[in-house]
Amino acid sequence: MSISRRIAFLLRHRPETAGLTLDANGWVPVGDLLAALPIGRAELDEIVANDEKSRYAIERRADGSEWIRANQGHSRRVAVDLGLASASPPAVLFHGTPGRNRASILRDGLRPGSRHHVHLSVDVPTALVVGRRRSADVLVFRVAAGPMAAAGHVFHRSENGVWLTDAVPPEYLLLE
Ligand code: HQG
Repeated sequence: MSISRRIAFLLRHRPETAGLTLDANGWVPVGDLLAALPIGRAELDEIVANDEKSRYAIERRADGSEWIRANQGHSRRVAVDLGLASASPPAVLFHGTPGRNRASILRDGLRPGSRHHVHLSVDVPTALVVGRRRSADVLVFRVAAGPMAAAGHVFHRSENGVWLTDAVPPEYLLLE
């Protein structure tokens, strides 16, 4: 596993495998994370700064302590509340997924799976990249986010620009 994948694994999915405990908002002391990795602080800063999706945030608190967390993507089994304010989404968002999910998504809508939220992309190219992580055969759904919000569905925007919502009912989905 690359160091970057290991950081995501520890901060989003299985912190306990390295003896880490995330606080209620998903933060862990930078020193604790470093103790679980074969890299130093400079290398960690470089990974955080150069991550192509800005997956991680480091914050310095008033007492001088430094903390790191993943901006989104946590497993549901990791009980974190990112404390994201609700936000008004663009009229349309997108979701890329393997073609094999087509019938089930058209029937049930988008479900968060093992994560806290359904993840939505701001444009088709981004949705294609997300879908291609899982299959070369990618479908992109257009999500009527504006009408969903108007009907009371809550959206959040993560620090790194991913739109999050609990679920997308099938009536708000259209195949691109
Ligand atoms: C699918 C990456 C069948 C859904 C990305 C997806 C993203 C259904 C999979 C972030 C379904 C869950 C999240 C239904 C949803 N029937 N399949 N009813 N509803 N699905 O990984 O969106 O690189 O939890 O389409 O960029 O692929 O990790 O979600 O294929 O932002 O930072 O169930 O992960 O970011 O898979 O990806 P995931 P995702 P990182």
